[in-house]
Amino acid sequence: MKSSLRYACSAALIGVGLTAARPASAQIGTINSAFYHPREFNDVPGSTLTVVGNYPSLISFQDQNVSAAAGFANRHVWRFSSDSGVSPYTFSNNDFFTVSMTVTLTGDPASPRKEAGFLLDTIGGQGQFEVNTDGHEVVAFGGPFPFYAFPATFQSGDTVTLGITYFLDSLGKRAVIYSANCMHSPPLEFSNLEQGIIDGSTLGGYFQIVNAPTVATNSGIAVFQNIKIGPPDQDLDGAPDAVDQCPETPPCAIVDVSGCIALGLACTSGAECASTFCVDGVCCNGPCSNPGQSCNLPGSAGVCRAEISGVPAASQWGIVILCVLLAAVGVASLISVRYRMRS
Ligand SMILES: [Ca+2]
Ligand SMILES: [Ca+2]
Repeated sequence: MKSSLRYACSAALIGVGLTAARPASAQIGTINSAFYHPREFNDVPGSTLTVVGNYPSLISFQDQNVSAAAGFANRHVWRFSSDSGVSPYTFSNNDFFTVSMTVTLTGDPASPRKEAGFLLDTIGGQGQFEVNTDGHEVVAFGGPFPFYAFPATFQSGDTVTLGITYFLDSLGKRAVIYSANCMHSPPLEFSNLEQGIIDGSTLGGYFQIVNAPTVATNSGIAVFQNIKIGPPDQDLDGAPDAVDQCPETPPCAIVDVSGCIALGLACTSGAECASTFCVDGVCCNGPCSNPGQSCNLPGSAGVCRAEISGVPAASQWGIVILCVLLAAVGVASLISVRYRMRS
């Protein structure tokens, strides 16, 4: 259910217990909303906070004038919910999923730190996958999360799509793949005691702004858009693993409903293509392996054609037509020679 919520100034929205039990039947597919917990850290209660809650299309936290003589930071959190936002959804060790959202984080000024991203709360600590405005990091760490830092920088005002896939790998181990725009981490196995996400964990997004005692106008905003959570999709192409016939398509590949790349679009191996053939850098309608054939001629990418004539390669009708034309030319030449001899 979509709802629009606005809280001004120091609105106190105290959440129903974070550890509220979910119904035994609840599963990832029942998530339908967000639970909001602004001011989870509230070291600067006099700031001006504006919350927009329109799950799953847009959630934002804007915190202005975060400046007090003492105190560390303000933190505002939303969490996935399966009961229309009354309480957070609690994940179990075997709740496998892919989650993604687009984060736009702006700090004014960029320092002290403003950070935003995913927050996994668990009895084993807090896992974060976040971007920040001063360290310029795109990094996952904390709690049960395996550490990973992307070889990318983040600047205040940037927009980045973050994703997490929690799944069982081929060895039966619980593992995670992080994604940031069109970059993916390798699969990283969990090494905590529980070998994965701990029963009772909650997951969502957060914005944290560090107090700036000497900057009265210290402000920031985090906008979370296009929030999605569903079954595991390791190559993050929108086709869940269970139906993906090409489970290792490259990041940001454009795929069909089967998770495979269509004819004529870029590929690096046949396993990425619905046709199973990757020729001349594109998915091809056949092996296209004969000399003089190409699958990436201008205007006919994805269709195997002869490079010189441009007519479909190995076409029986093409060969027949060519023979007829050659025969016609031969006959005409013969007639021409005889005519000249007579004259
Ligand atoms: Ca997929
Ligand atoms: Ca795929």
